[in-house]
Amino acid sequence: MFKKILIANRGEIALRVICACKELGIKAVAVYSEPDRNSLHVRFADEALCIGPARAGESYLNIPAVISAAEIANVDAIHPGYGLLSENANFAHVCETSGLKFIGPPPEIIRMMGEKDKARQAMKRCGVPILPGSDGVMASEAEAAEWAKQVGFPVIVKASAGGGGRGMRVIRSAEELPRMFQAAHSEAASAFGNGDLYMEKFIERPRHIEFQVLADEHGNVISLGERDCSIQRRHQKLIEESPSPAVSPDLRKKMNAILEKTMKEIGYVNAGTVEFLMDEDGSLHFIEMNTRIQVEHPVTEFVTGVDLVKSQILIAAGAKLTDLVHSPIVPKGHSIECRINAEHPERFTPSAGKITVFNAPGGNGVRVDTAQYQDGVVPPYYDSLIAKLIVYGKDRPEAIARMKRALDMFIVEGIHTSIALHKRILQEPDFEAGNFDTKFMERFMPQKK
Ligand code: MV4
Repeated sequence: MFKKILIANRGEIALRVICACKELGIKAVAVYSEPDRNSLHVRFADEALCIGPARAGESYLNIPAVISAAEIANVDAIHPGYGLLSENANFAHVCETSGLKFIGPPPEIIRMMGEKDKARQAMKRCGVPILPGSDGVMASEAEAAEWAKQVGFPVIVKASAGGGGRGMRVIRSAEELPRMFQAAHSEAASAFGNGDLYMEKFIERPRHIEFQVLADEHGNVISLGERDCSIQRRHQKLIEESPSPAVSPDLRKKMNAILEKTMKEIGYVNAGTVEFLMDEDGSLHFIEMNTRIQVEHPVTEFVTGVDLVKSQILIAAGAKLTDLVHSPIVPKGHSIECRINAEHPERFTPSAGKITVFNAPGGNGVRVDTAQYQDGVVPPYYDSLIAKLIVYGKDRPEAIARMKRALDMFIVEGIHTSIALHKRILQEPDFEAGNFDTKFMERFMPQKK
């Protein structure tokens, strides 16, 4: 077992990993940038090293600085959290060549899943349903026109190196294809240094549904069911829940089985998330795979009883999945997460500053993952997520009622937050009915541009 782990992250996820280390009897080492000196991840770690100035590129994303800290602290392993270096195949490779265990999949798997067209082809070969579209990347605009004819409009072109919505264009007719293809190509080339594009049939009002998987280094895989992440705006998720109101026990069982077989074939290791779009008739189509722990992992922890971060660490230390989780997993009850962001309620712009009042709710079935506290400061340099409010209930109505009362008891003053927005969403009849898709926020709160 590891004696000491370095956490290459900040904020609530750094604290979440520290919690797992403490419970496993492993020493935790924090790294921090200058403005994060008074952060709770620094306070609760056993050791902490400053790795650079505010700019993430010079601190949290600075690979030599992170590796040096790991060597100075003499750690056995590095947990990357989410974002930052978590899906950087080069970083995972440098860790391994420096004798540091990277807590995540092998670098080759991270690299393959990062090339979205390759991930799509790999899933297709394994029998995971994908959308009609191009076989890999398209060499030219002419090839795109041929595929579009075959697939039928509307289509969407996506950057192979993309994700999060950049380098994507919806194309509704042959006439607009040349312009849209070139726009997506240029955007991808400048954003990712790689202009490669692939094509899919466009789904107008999809639900975003993702499956959580865990795999050990001995070829054992378990799929832990799904999360519904359809409530989002501008590619930022706002609310996630598990199970999805749109997934039947039969569909869940079928998808879990397909994913367990597929992850074995691919040689996947550690925690991962397989993303799908659900179309109007309730079928799921693979879109991409994330090779990290995700922000919304707690909803899966609540309904499965599995500690995903502890599992990640134990798997990296060579544990067998059969010793960690009971199989098969059937979700029990219902869990919802609201992401509390430091942002202006209408403009959705970040709101940095000092938190003058901070009261986090508690009580039965309530979990708050945060690194914030009264008199704490939200720096303007990083992600605006300041807390995750996660509730558990015996069923969806109980979880919603619990979330409403917990939001009422969550007091943050001194900065703007998304708490009021969440209260409004939870009042919506379509949310209450589980009747929503990724266009819900556009309909509910049309945005002035
Ligand atoms: C799509 C789609 C419709 N059809 N692909 C957006 C981010 C990227 N990860 C995939 N995305 C989409 N891909 C096809 N074939 C619609 C979206 C999409 C979306 C997906 C999930 C959650 C929110 C979204 C918001 C806008 C568009």
